[in-house]
Amino acid sequence: MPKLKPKSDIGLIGLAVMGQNLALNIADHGFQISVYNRTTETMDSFVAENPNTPGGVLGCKQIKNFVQSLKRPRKIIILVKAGGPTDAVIDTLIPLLDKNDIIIDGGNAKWTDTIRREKDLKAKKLRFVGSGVSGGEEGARFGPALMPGGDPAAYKHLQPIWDAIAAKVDAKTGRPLEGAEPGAPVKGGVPCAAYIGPNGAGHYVKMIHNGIEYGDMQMICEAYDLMQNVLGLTAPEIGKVFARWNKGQLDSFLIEITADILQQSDPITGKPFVEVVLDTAGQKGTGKWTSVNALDMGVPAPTVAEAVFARFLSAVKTERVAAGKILKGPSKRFSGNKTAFIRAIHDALYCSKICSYAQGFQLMREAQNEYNWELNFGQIAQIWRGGCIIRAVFLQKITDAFKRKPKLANLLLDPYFNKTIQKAQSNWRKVVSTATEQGVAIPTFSSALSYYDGYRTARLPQNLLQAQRDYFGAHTYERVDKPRGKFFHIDWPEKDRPQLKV
Ligand code: 2AM
Repeated sequence: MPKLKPKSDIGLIGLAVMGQNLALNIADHGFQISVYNRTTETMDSFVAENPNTPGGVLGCKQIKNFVQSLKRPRKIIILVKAGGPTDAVIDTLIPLLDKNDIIIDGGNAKWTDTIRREKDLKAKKLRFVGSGVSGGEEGARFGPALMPGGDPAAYKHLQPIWDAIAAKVDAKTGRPLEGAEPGAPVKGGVPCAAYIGPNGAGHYVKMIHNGIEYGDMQMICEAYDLMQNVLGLTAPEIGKVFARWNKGQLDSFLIEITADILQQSDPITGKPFVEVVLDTAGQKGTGKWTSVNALDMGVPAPTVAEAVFARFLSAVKTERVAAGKILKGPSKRFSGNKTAFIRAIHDALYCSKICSYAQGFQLMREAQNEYNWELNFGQIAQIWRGGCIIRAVFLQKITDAFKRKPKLANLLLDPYFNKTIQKAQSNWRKVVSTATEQGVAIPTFSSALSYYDGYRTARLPQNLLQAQRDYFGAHTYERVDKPRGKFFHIDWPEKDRPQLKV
C-alpha cells in the first residue's frame, strides 16, 4: 500500500457506481482522494479493492474524520441521489466545514435546486459548485465531459482536477483523443471541461445535453423504424447501414453503439437482440425538465418534447396493442429505390439533428437572459465533443459556427448548416411524406421539419389566431400597418356571435 499524505487533495461522498468510477479516475491522475459512504461496508470494500492507485484512496468511516482529512479550502464532491439525499448530505456537512470550503454536486441536480443551494451556502460563507458530469460509468472512470457552474473563484481550486480527469479532444479537429491503451490516461489535448457560469449554469447545460440526447436517440429509432417497416431490412442489415453512416457526417457515439446493438444476437434465442427487447422506454426526468423549461420560457423546442412524448407513448404498450387491432392505417407498399431511400433517411436524420440542436441552443440563449449568465456556446459544443453520450463529429461544426459569429441568433442561420439543409431538404421531405403515407410514426423527423418550415416563414397563420382571440376574449391585436406594441380591438357585431346554449 503506498504511503498516504496526511491530507487528501479532495473528498468524495457517495460510492455508488458513478462515485466509485469518478474517485478512481481522480486517484489515477495522482490526486489523493478521501472517500465516505453512508453504508461503511461499501466504502471498506472499495478501498480494499483499490490499494494501488497513483494518488491514493483514503477511506473514512466517520464523516467528521472525512472532513478533517482534507486540505483547505476543502473540496468535497457529493455523488448521491439528486434531490432530498443531496440536501441531507449538505446539511450534515455544513456544521463540519470552515469558511470558503467548497462543496461540489456532481449529480444530475435540477438547476433550480443548484441555484437555491449555492445561495444558501453563500449566506453561510461556503462555496458551491454544481457540476454536470456526463458519460455514464465509462465516462466517469476514463474521462467524462464536465460542466461546472457556481462561484468562479471556487472553480479555480477544482479546475486542475477537473481538467485532469475530463475527456480530451484534439485542439484543431475536436476529435476525441485516446490513451495509449484502453483506459490509459490521455496526454495533451483540450479537456472537455470548462467553467460554464454562475450558480445553476453547469447543471442547466447538463440538462440541455440530456434533452438533446433524448432527441438524438429518438431520431435514430425513427431511422431504424423506417428501414425496418418501410424497406423491410433486417436488424443486422440496418446495423451495417449505421456502421457506414458512422464513417461520415453522422460519426458519433450513439450511431456507433446503434450499429453494434443492431448486429448483436440474443444469447438465449439467437434472434437479433433488438427483437427480444420490449418496446417500452423509461426516463429519469431530464428530457421532461428540458421540455417543461421550454414551455416555461416560451422557447419553441418541439423536437426534444416529441422525443419525451414518444417515450410516454411507448410506455402504454397494452393500450397500443389493443388500439392496433381497431385503428387501421394505410396499406401502401414501398415501390421506390431502396438505396436512394436509405440515403434520404440519412439526410432526414442529419437535418432533424441540426434542428434539434438549434432548439437546444435557443433554450440556453434564453436561459442566459433569464438568469444573467454569459454562456460560451462554442465552448459548450466543444465540451460535448468527448466523454459524453452525445459526442459527435458534428459538434465541431457548432463550435465553428459560434466562432464565426458568437451572437448567432439560431444555428440554422449559420452558412454551413443552412447549406447542408438546402442540399438535403428534398430527401428530408421525401422521408417525412413517405412515412406519413405509409403510416409510420416519425415524431422527431416531422416536428423538426415543421420547426424548420415555421422558423423560415415570415408570415405565419397566427394573424388569424390573434383575430380569434380578439373575437372571443377581446385580447386585442397588433396591426401590420402600425408600429409594434400598439394594440387594437374590433367591436365584433353582437348579432353574428355564436351564443352559448346552456
Ligand atoms: P448508500 O450506499 O449508503 O445507500 C447512490 O444512492 C449513493 O447515494 C449511495 O452511495 C448511497 O449510499 C448514497 N445516498 C443515498 N441517499 C443518501 C442519504 N440520504 N445520505 C447519504 N447518502 C445517501
